[in-house]
Amino acid sequence: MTNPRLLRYHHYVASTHPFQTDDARLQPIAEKVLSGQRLSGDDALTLYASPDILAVGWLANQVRERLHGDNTYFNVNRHINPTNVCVAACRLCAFGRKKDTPGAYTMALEEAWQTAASGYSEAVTEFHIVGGLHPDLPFQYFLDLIRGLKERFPSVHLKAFTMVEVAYLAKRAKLSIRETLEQLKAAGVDSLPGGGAEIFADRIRHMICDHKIDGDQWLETARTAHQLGLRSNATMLYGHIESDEDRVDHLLKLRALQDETGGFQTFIPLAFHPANTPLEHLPTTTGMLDLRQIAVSRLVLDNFPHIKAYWQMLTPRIAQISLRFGADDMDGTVIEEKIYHDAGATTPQGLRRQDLERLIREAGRVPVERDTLYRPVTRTETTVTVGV
Ligand code: V47
Repeated sequence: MTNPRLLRYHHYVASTHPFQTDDARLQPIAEKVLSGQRLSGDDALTLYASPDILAVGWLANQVRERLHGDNTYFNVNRHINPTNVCVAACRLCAFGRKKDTPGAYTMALEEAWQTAASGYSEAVTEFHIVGGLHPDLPFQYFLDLIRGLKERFPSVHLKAFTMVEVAYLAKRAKLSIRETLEQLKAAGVDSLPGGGAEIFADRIRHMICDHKIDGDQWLETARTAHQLGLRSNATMLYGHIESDEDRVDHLLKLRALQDETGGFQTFIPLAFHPANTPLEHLPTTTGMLDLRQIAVSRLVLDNFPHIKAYWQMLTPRIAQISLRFGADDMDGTVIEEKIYHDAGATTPQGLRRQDLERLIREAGRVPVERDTLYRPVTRTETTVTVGV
């Protein structure tokens, strides 16, 4: 998809437009970025501390354009959250409910399959399926859910269950992580979403999501998935009680695992939404932090193909600007988002394909509809073709 002439042009621009900044500490970092060298943890801390956000964004944009030119990816997807019942009670979360409390729900299988088909007339290419850690639902429910979706929607990619859910299902079914993933894959799971990573540093993790698997277990589950040929995404929740050092530690751990497996497709920085959570007293993130986080992610995660500006969380406005700060992907139509909306998000619950295309074009980029594995999708009025 990337036009080689466009890439040569971008290299030309980068080499003829000297990097400019008021912050001298960015000069050696710019030299590394422009010559394709890896950044260190200290470099990342400098990027977080620099007041020259435009210079940081300019550098991230160089990397983004080197990798993708103007291409900006999105997909036509639907979220399905089969249950919000959760044993974990994470302080970061407004979505989970204890069993039998007001607002708790669990979809019967038939209901989940019907949800998959509802709400949007355009053919979706991906179901994004995540939910709470339900204490009673057997592993078989999840296998049947996936098998039933595959039978009914054979051409739709099933991106299902965070590393946290996989580890919980394994514990409940008394299986190893590998066996659990093998059975999910055999049932029809095609890849895994990036959620549940939060912040790996123990000190913070204990305070925001004490009952989840720890950072090492999250990474080990991702490693096993990649070894089985399942691609996954990775996330980081920022803008709560973590420090710059905690964020850098998180990014470096992901980069090291990616060196080993190459199984991550996309990194998604997730801005914390405090409303309706036990951390409601914390302020929301600012536009500056959101843009900086996108840029630092692009610069540090040199081995991740994609950086996603998840518009549901960033707002379409900030997500659009972030396409010039390092992001090359906007996620998708989503149709029915619950996790952020329970935490006070005021964005729409879904966008149409044409809305996403307009946001991307107005940012001066080229919209490319992709499937979950980043193969281009072409549509006529009656057919959807992947990978031409
Ligand atoms: O793991 C929960 C986060 C994640 C809140 O892989 C919150 O393509 C902010 O992972 N404020 C789930 N964040 C969402 C997620 C995701 C979304 C889009 C695409 C992909 C992908 C993955 O949402 C959770 C948690 O980190 N979260 N509550 C909150 N109050």
